[in-house]
Amino acid sequence: MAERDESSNGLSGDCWLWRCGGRQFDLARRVLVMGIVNVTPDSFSDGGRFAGVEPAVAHGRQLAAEGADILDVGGESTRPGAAPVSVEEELARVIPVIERLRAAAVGVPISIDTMKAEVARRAVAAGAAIINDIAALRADPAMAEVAAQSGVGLVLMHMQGEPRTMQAAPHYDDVVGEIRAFLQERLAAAVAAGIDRRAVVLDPGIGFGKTIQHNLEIFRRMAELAALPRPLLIGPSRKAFIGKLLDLPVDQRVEGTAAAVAAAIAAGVRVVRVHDVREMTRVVKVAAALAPWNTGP
Ligand code: HH2
Repeated sequence: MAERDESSNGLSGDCWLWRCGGRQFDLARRVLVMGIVNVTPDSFSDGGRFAGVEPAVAHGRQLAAEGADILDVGGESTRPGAAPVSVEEELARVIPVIERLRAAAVGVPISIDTMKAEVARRAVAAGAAIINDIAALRADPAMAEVAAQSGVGLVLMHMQGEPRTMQAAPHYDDVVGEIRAFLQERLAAAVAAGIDRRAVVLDPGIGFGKTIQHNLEIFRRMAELAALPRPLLIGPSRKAFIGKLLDLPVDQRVEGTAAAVAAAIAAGVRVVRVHDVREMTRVVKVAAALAPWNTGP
């Protein structure tokens, strides 16, 4: 593929291709909406409203109809203080949902939000095209091999600490510099483990071992992160920093999420993980059309 400079951050050519198993996305001029399908009784944002298989499948189908480019299915809440879930329990939650969504032929690629290699392996066997690993291959030594052998897409996210304790006292000397270094190191580790670099997207991990101030600084300096050699994904949806800025509960953060999504896209982010797919697909269309990196018609 010819080298071409398509963005203010100088990434070019293959850097914008995201390989996810049999398919690939060209993110040079495109932003993807990843819709959240939580199959958890204790998610911070939707309080387990979609906990059973049936409600989760119905929710996934609805998000697909609303324009989601990817459905991210998760069976373990990462809410600060959330209790860990066993492999068996997580499998029982997510595999039937993935199978049913595949059978329903919604046609939308499915991502599995897990830190466990066995869950990822079974999810891929059931048809998942992406592994969303918030531990960036650090929680389970077998995860890298599952990703390498399957060739599916892989999200590597930054997190300081672990979900149970991460919000206790997050500290950085330079939050953006440290996230950059971490994501670079994790990308190198993934490639060293045999993972195609074109399968990887990087995520600074909003709310994962970060204070409100850290999250704000990540947004203000997002362009520095967008200069990393792989596309960025961001998950600001309904999160606490929006609640703090607006002094509003979790069910009233859609406009705040829209602002965060628009700001992230202006700075170069290419995938947004959100709950409110109908609203955010509209925000994404406009924000991507206005973005400084968009050189298209
Ligand atoms: N945030 C959450 C979960 N998974 N994955 C990535 N890559 N990036 C994120 O920012 C991210 C994520 C937390 O949000 P949610 O799924 O709504 O809540 P819970 O973990 O309580 O299910």
